[in-house]
Amino acid sequence: LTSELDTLATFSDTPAPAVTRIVFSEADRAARQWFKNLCAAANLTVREDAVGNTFARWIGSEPHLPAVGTGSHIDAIPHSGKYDGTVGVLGGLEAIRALQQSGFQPRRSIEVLMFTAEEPTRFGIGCLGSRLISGVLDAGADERLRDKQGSTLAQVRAETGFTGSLDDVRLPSTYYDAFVELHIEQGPLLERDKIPLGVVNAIAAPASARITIEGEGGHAGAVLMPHRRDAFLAACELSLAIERAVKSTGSTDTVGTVGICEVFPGAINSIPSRVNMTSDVRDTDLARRDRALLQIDEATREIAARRGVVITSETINADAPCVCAPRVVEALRTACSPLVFQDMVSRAYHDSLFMSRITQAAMLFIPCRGGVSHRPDEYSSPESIATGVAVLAQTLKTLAS
Ligand code: HGY
Ligand code: MN
Ligand code: MN
Repeated sequence: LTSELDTLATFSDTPAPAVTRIVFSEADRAARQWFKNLCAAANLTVREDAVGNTFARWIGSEPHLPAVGTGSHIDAIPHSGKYDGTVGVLGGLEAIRALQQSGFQPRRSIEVLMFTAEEPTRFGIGCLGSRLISGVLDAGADERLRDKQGSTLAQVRAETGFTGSLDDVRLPSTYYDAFVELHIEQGPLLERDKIPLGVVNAIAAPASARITIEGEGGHAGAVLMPHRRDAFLAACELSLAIERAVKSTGSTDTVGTVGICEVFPGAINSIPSRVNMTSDVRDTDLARRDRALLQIDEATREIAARRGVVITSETINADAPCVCAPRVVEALRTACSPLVFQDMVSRAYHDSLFMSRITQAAMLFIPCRGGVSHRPDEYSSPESIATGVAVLAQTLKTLAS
């Protein structure tokens, strides 16, 4: 499994140790083919849906029963690491291989999934594949979603060989009996407390928006300050207003990030006429998150009026949080013992957030060094990964029996 994780990391558009694997890029397509070959070598039945979600099934003795699913993603944001998502995909495959070698025969089929585009990098929205599977996103996304080159999802997936209808991606709630995702924590708590396993019983609610600020450009020397409508300074105020809104909810569970800020025309001696930026606001509590969003809306109107700029904010997503299924959480807790584990909240979103819309879902975390993720120095030890896979295998065995 360690060598497979190392091999998967070589499918990248940036040199090691950084990993960049954008959905449907050459690197992603090669990685997908490599993964499908691994699944075929484990005698799993492999299929891909119209958006490239990949399903590798170990057929159980009662194949008509709703299956047990596991899995995650292999797409990676630019200049990131090699464990985010991949531990859940290759670890899910390894758990199946371990169960096969143990002589176990599942009643329910066990299926490892590789979801398309968990990361929002190319089409601006995260969990694209699992949103379509769960019906949270409709087939209209095919023409609505575009990448930075202006290509629609329909065009890009057709170029990649996925020509079916997005309507066929949706799965009924009878398709799976349970779903479990193994993932690195992407936070510092497990390592800090020297706890090898985290059982996730809730996933925070993500909301993101695309914000455009239209001001007035001009000569950086000739235009005096009272006459300026500087789009970038408005963006600065709005960014600080987002920080103020999330810090004032009374809980540290509310977080806010401005991850993208493009300034136009981007010349040293030209007043910024336009800014394209993004906001990402999350909380484990929906009402508290939405109060922060309202506060941000008020600040947006006040800044626009006072600075004479036009600010438009387009919501990309505003999802509800999820409480993980008690039955699956219990199966994970039982499989963890006698090892110590900690009940946790996931502050990152994951495909499990959307799988929980169509089946009983929960997640298992393993520690990552320094809590670091979405960076080239992201790391989880072979021992941590092996412990997570062993507990995942035991959980799948319980759920598939
Ligand atoms: O942003 C997230 O929470 C996930 O890592 N895509
Ligand atoms: Mn990620
Ligand atoms: Mn991830």
